[in-house]
Amino acid sequence: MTCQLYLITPPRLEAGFEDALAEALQAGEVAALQLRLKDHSVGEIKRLAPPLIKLAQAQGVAVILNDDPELAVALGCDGVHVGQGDVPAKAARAAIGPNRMLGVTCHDSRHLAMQAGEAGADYVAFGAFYPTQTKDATTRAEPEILEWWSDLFEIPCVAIGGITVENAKPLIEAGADFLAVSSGVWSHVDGPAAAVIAFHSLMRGE
Ligand code: 3NM
Repeated sequence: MTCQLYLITPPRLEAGFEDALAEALQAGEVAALQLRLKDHSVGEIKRLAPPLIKLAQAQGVAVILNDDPELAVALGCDGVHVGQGDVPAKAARAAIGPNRMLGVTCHDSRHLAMQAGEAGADYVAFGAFYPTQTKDATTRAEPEILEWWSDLFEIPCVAIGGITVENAKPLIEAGADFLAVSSGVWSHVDGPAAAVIAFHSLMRGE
């Protein structure tokens, strides 16, 4: 499987984010968008998310809400992403039903990833591969974990944490099915569209 791009929203949406998202999605194929609005209340998320969901889904982009399976269903998202400290994977699966996607943060742990697979995860996420300002990431993953996982299991693996156009190549080569990126796209010096284009050329092996 060719590596694909998985965008993550900034924790707090600034004015104009919808335009930045539209620009990014028009620049090249994006497989998924995670609404990770950690610095907003549930009330704000209910107000802010619908136009973003509509925009993404209209372009065939799967929208995954972070943390909250019930809210993911209520908002009409395509799936939910849970961490180890959130709702357990099995409970999340029960809440979203069989047809929505379930992603699980597995840090740098092979054991957690196998557990997530058994609990019905549609993807497992490893990280953080590089230093990041976006999350207080307590674990550091090495590219070998992607290689190990993709050699053994069919379930796709997502690489996350501090990924930029400059440092993504070893993760693609190690077998990441998805690169999950936040600041590497939204804070790219030439703007989000340029970042998406550059990620695509890396994924094509250029
Ligand atoms: N999870 P950026 S790192 C959401 O290690 C998230 O599990 C991580 O944003 C993990 O691309 C991270 O800006 C932040 O580093 C991703």
